[in-house]
Amino acid sequence: MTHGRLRKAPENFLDRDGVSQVFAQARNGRRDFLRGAFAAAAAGAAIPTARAAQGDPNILELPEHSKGLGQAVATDGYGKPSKYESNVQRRRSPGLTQTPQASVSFAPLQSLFGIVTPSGLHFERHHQGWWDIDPSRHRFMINGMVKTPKVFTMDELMRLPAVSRFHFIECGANTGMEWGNVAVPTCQYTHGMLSCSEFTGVPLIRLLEMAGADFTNGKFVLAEGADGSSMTRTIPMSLIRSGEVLVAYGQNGEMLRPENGYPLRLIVPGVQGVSWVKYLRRIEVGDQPYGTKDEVIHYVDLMPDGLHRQHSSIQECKSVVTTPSGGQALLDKGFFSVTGLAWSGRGKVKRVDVSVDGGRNWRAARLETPVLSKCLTRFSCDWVWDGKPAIIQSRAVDETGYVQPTYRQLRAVRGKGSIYHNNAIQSWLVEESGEVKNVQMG
Ligand SMILES: Nc1nc2c(c(=O)[nH]1)N[C@H]1C(S)=C(S)[C@@H](COP(=O)(O)O)O[C@H]1N2
Ligand SMILES: [Mo]
Repeated sequence: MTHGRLRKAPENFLDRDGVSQVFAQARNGRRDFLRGAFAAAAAGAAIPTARAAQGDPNILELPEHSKGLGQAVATDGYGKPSKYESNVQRRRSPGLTQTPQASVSFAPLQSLFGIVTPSGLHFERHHQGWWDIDPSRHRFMINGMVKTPKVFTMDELMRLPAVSRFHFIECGANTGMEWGNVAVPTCQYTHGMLSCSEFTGVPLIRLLEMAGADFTNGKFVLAEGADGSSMTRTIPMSLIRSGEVLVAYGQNGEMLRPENGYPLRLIVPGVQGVSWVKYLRRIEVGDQPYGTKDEVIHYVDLMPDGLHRQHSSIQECKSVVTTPSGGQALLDKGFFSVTGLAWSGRGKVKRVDVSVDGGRNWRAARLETPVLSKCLTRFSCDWVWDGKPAIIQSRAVDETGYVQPTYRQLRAVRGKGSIYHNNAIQSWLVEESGEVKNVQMG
């Protein structure tokens, strides 16, 4: 039960009134304000405690659900989570963007198990709002350096042999607010522009072959979305030839959700989210990078020498502890399973180390199966909390041998001017009171 109570704290906290002020001020670096917010988080933990007492197994009277008739099958033709889980929600950060259409919602990583993100909790990033596009009218075109330009209907695409694969998608801006200092209190907001699904679709290479693409001179493709944001990204042909890039219509066993690009999106494993073009309507084959607004102006990294680094598309190895994490409260000393997620845009996660003393000592965590390439990997590590302050961190290593950097190591290379591509080690401070806070270590 302790684990269950622990997990409830952040949602109760986030449900509170005035949360917009918490985040607005937190972004301005008002750490003293956060302290008040965390007291609220601890208070929130009292609610499930009361609920647990009501369910005392020593009470002899049988509950209603053991005596009466339950509900009929298919009462909800499409099932929903228990009403007791209604505080597990994706959330936006009020004031982060000027409009709620060109905005972000963050996945509640602290409430999820395993590696798959339920589709209704998948993070969202739209540059100009989402649409529910009629699949019978949607068309997908392949043109440019091809022998026979092609236009596919959804029915035509869905007749072709498909593959299903698990992959993570992470927005390049994930953890971006933390570059300066501690910006937001929970892992939902620090790392929640991250999700993982089983995607189903046709390898793009097969469709390019059908169109007779010029693979000698055609070194790049342009992917274009059908929404108003003119979302266009260049994808190198080398990635497509690996067979990993999919033109996908399936997500977690059903059609894509409208927010995630229904009826068709590009899956570009390991590459930052912006290249996973939603509402995909066109692929053009070309002989050089297209240099579109979403790759030369946006998603670039300002380096210490004052130049912009473009095309930093691969998401480097990264990890985060999701329990215990910011906003949660440990209710007592004793055993806890420290658990979190690790991922790499370059392949499989090889190892995750966990520290509970701010990086002085590290222990190898257990990697839970499956461990898949360019996919989230769940890790866990036993911990007996002695009730003293502790700083919990995780450090992932991928199969290329790359080690997730500290903030000091990352800033030494990247300087302080970046917004995107922050993969530094995250630290959570457990205070004597049991409250968990977001802190930054060098
Ligand atoms: N057509 C289109 N594709 C898009 C976007 C968009 O606004 N329009 N946003 C991109 C960005 S920046 C990201 S991080 C991912 C987010 O995917 P999701 O909303 O399914 O999480 O989609 C990408 N593809
Ligand atoms: Mo993004």
